[in-house]
Amino acid sequence: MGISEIEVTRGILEGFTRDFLAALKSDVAVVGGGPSGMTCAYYLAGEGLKVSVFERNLHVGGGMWGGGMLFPRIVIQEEARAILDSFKVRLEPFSEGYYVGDSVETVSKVTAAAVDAGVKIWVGVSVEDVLIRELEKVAGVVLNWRAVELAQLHVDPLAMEAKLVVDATGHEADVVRTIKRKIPDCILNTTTGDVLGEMPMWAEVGESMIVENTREVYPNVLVTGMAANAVYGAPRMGAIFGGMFLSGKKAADLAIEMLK
Ligand code: 48H
Repeated sequence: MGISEIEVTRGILEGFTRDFLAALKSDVAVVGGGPSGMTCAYYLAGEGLKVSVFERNLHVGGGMWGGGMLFPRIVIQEEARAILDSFKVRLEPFSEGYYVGDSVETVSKVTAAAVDAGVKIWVGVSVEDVLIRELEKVAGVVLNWRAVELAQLHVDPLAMEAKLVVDATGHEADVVRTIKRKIPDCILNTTTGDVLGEMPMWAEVGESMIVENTREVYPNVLVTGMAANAVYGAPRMGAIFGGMFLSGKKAADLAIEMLK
């Protein structure tokens, strides 16, 4: 029994188109599929919300695959253990209140849990802009293929509506920086109204501030993970990842509250 090439093509296009059309109006668009974005998406989908993750790479996991300096291990503190336990990630205690886990196992299990919870993941897709309404609130995301972006082709983007957008783009805080660049007069919910920028490494402070910095930074835009510290001028923390999971969960909790 064989299948024709056009039948394969039809299967791919129909499946993709059905899911893409269904995602055109989502509850939450999560930009970035690193640990904070995937955790946030997982908890949102668990509440029955319609969630899309847009990831410009061909894979999710962000900066977690390579652990610390390519040693594929991550460090997790006690406060984040319950979240990792819910993903069934195995952790080994190594220092009081701290655990070490396999970064590849963690990416895989978080991704599987998010997909099982109903999260739609779109890889190879860059968020290049946001949809704006009344010049004061964000209403969705503007999308293009990463390949188009890399080739610098002049191809107009498409768009998706979302009630909330979560900037989980890591060190770049790409969504928030794009808003500030496109609307220079806008005032972000920071001390100066601008992006404050990431500070040098100070693990303890970086980790404690990341949860506090997880909040709505612009109407309908929440910031999570490393992007939160980049926006609010807090330090980086190296290969301690507990804060990414705690921040992702807090972003989801805030979003759930806002959508009620
Ligand atoms: C689509 C985009 C876009 C875009 C970026 O970097 P990440 O892993 O982010 P977090 O915050 O979940 O985790 C941070 C962690 O990995 C890390 O870097 C740590 C702990 N660093 C500490 C230190 O001291 O260095 O993931 C962000 C993802 C990536 O996969 C990007 O490709 C993606 O977002 N992304 N996707 N459209 N415009 N911009």
